[in-house]
Amino acid sequence: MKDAGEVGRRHAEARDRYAAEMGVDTDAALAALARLPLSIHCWQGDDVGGFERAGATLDGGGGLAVTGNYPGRARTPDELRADLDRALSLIPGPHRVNLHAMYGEFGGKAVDRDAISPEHFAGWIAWAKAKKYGLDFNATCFSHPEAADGFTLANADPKIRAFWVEHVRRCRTIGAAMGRELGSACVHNLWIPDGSKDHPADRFQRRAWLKESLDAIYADRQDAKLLVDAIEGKLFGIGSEAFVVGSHEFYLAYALQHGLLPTLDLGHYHPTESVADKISAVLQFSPKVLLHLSRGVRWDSDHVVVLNDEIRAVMEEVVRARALDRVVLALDYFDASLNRVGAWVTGARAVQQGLLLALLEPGARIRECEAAGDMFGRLALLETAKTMPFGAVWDRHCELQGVPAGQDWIAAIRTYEREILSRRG
Ligand code: RNT
Ligand code: ZN
Repeated sequence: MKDAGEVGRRHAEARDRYAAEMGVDTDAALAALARLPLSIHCWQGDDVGGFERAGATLDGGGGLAVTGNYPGRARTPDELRADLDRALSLIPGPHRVNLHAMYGEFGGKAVDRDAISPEHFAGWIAWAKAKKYGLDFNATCFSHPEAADGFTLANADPKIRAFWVEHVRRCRTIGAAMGRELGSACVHNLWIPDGSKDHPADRFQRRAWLKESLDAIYADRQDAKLLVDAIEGKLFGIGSEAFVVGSHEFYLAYALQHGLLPTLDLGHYHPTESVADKISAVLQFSPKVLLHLSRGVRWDSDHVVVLNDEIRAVMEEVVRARALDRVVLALDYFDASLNRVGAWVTGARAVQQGLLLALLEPGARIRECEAAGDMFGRLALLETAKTMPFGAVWDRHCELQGVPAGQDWIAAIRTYEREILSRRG
C-alpha cells in the first residue's frame, strides 16, 4: 500500500495544476465518479458456464465463443461469489453484480428455464444484501436444447417461442424480486442469439415472430422502481453471420416504442462504427441507455476491456452530453485464457479510469473555444490535457474508496491465485 500521505500530497499537486491549467475541479470529478455504479458481469468468472449442469461451459449454442483454458474457473456458486468478492474489493464502488438466469442455485435438481423462480436466486440475493451490492439480471436464451437450431423467441415453432417467452417472463419476475429485496431497481437485459449462418428467404417473418414474442413478454407490467428493462441488438455472431433477427434497428425501434432501454454493446457494430457517437443520438429519444462495455479484436471477440480510445471516446460522450445519470454501465466480456479475477478488475478499473479522464477534460474551456470558432484552441487544449497528472487523481480515488492504488491490486490478485484459484482441480 502506498503511504496515505503520499497519495494525498500527489493529489494536492495535481488538483492545483488541473484547477490552474484546465479550469477543472478534481474533487468534483472524484465525487461524480464515486456516484456511478458499474455492473460487474458474473460470467467472466466461469467462462459463461452457469450452474444448471455440473461443470457445464458454453457449448456453442448462442454464438458466443469463449476460448482459453486457464486454470481456476469458478465451479460452484460459492466459488463464484468468493471470486467476485475478491474482485470487487479491488474495484472502486459502488458495485452491482450482473447475473444470468443459468447461474441459479437449483440444489442438484433439474429445473428447466421455463420453471425458474426467485427462490433459485435466494442465495445470490442474500449475499448481495449482506455485501451491499446491487443485482442486475439477464434471461439466458442460449446453451440449451430448445435453442439448438439457433432460434429462440423467433423460432418457427410456436411451442419453442412460448417456452422462451415463459423463460423471459420469469426472469423479469426474478429481476423485480431482486430489485425489491435490495431496494435498488434491477436492470434486466435481454439478448437472444437468433439468426442464421446464411441468408434466409424470409427475414420479415422472423422479425414479426420476435416482435410478437416481445409483446407477450413486456405485456407483464413490472414496477419501474424494481425492474428496468433493456434489449440488446447485434450485427452478427458465430453461426449467425448473414442474419440476426434482433438487429440494432429492430431493437432501437422496439425500445423507443415501448419505453425500454436500448443496450449498445461495443462489440455489436461494424468495426468502423462508433458507439460513442450513438449516445447523443439515442439520448434525444430514450431517457437512458445501457452500455455493454467490451473489446472487440477484429470481431465481436469479447476481450477484456482496456483503457483504449474507444472506451475513452464513449466516456467523453457520456460526460459531454451531461448524461452521467442517463447511462447504465455494465461490463460484458469473457476471456478464459488468463486469471479471471484479474480480468474483472482490469476491465472494471479501465472503465472507471476512462470515466475519470472524461470528467477531468477541460470541458468549459473547450466549449468556449468551439463557441468562439477557435478550433486550434480546442484541439490544443485537448492535447495538453493528455499530459496532465491523471494517475495522481486516480490513486486518490482508489484511496478514498478503500481499494489499492497504483499497482498494489496486482499483488492482491496473485496472492488470491496462489492461495485459492490454483488449488481448484
Ligand atoms: C452477446 C451479448 C450478450 C452476452 C451476455 C452473456 O453477444 O453481448 O450481452 O454477452 O448476455
Ligand atoms: Zn452484450
